[in-house]
Amino acid sequence: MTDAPAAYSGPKRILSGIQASGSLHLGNYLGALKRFVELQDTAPTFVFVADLHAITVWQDPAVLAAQTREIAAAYIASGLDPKHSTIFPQSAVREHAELAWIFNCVARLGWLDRMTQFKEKSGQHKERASVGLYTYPVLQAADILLYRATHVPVGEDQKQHLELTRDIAQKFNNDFSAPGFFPLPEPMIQGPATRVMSLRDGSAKMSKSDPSDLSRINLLDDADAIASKIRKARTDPEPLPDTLEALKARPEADNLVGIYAALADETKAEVLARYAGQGFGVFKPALAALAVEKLGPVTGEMRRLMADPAEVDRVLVAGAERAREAAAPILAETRAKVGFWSAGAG
Ligand code: AQP
Repeated sequence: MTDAPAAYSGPKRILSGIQASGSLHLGNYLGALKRFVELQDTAPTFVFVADLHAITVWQDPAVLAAQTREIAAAYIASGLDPKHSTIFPQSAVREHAELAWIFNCVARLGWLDRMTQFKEKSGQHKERASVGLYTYPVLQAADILLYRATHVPVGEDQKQHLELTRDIAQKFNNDFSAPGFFPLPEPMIQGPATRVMSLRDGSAKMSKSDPSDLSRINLLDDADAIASKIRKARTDPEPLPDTLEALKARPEADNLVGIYAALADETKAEVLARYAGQGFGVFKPALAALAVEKLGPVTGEMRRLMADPAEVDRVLVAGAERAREAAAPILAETRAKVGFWSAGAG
């Protein structure tokens, strides 16, 4: 009988990131940003701006750096404390790319062939997609394991990629006879808004790349735009139901109740207890007022920071330095496990 492989026994570390691929929306805020802030006091937290991921689809070089600062501004404006949480641009820590290459040689083609996000994002012409878009989840595994992160707060859409990260960690540990070398990180997909849907279509995810601006609330939208988009959100003519089962059968209503619950830090059941029997003529203005109340301060602080790029750059420079300090020894150990040359070794 063989012993079970040793489990990772290092400290808890939280890590996540958002792509620098356009303006952030309410789905990013509720599914990611707000969660990072809630978790930052529970363990050392690393939050990066994923510019290496962003270039898997075309990004205008004239705006990529500004987009990177904008995401960093959103992190800080949402409440991430740069003294406490390590905030940095992914490309400023070269170790991400080096570990991703090693993991490209650990991951199997069959694993990547199963990734549904690649299928969705590459559309009908996958032969025209970049190789980077295909190997995107391998880079994501490197982002996480480079810091031996144990917990990864993300939206529902990232669940499959997190499973792949665990498979890569497990295979590396087995291949290189290094039980417990990398942790098998846990996705943290919790709360009433892990998958915020489009305001125009309750079956599609709210997304940066949706061509209709009415489909999403952008973090930089002003109060009038927020109210108008919620007023125009697609719904049905029925009043809100009094059970979660009945709500589930009505995707657009379910989405708006989920957004309300997440913004108010309540459960959907608590929201229904207050609004059951009321029509959208009552619920939509209440939701718009709540969204403006909660997002207004974030938007205001983001605008202030975006007008002061030097302040954001100071945070990113300090964060990149701290991230490199954390990453370098883990990459050095990984290189040694793989057997790469270093002077005096082997
Ligand atoms: N609709 C959503 N509901 C809840 N969470 C969401 N996230 C994204 N959309 C929703 C979460 O936000 C984090 C960062 O996402 P990302 O920008 O790195 O990539 P994405 O998931 O591809 O975001 P988009 O808006 O859908 O971008 P495009 O249109 O470029 O594909 C992740 O934690 C994600 O789960």
